[in-house]
Amino acid sequence: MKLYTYYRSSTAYRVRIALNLKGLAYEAIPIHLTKGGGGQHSAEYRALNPLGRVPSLVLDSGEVLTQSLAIVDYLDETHPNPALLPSDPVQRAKVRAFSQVIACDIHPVNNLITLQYLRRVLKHEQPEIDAWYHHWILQAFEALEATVKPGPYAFGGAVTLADICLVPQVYNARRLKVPLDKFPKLVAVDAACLALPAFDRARPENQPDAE
Ligand SMILES: N[C@@H](CCC(=O)N[C@@H](CS)C(=O)NCC(=O)O)C(=O)O
Repeated sequence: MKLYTYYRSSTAYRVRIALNLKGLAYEAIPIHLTKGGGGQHSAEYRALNPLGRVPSLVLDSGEVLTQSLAIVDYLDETHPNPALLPSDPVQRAKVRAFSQVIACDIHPVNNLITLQYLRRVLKHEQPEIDAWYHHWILQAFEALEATVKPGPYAFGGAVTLADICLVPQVYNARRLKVPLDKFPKLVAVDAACLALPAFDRARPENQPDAE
């Protein structure tokens, strides 16, 4: 399999963690999101991923999968061990809800292309853009902190999709200097996950394209 990835992309980070948890080998193909205007906008890359985003996963059959959560679902369905969702339907819905706060409520409003639009088209200054970014993370992290019960992972003693979404988002929050002191449970879950080799190998700083 080939994973089109960028070391700092939180969505590619989710897929790297899932591939590692499942013990699946892949070839990483870096797409630089800013250099030269962004490799994600090239015609060659858009032929794979018409939205111009990472990640994309090219299967051995040549099929191209996009959208990190759809890719993680595919990996979980085709390689069921270890399972990334609990077997109990209520718990499964809770894990999905936690994950979707990150994937649907935080990520789109703080994505590179959104921040670039604020700066380039709406002409906001960097401090306003930083305030925007912090606002959406803090609001959602408060909700997630209220939900999570470190055990030591977000939903007990087994890693789930919730952890796969949380760790990259905490990385992003730290990179953008969002204070995390009000979120001790999220920070504890992050630390427990990063102690696992599958998460550690997926870290941005451990990628071949890390700068
Ligand atoms: N919902 C998509 C989002 C993908 C996405 O937006 N990825 C970001 C990197 S984290 C990206 O490629 N951004 C490119 C840009 O903003 O131009 C997914 O989960 O895969």
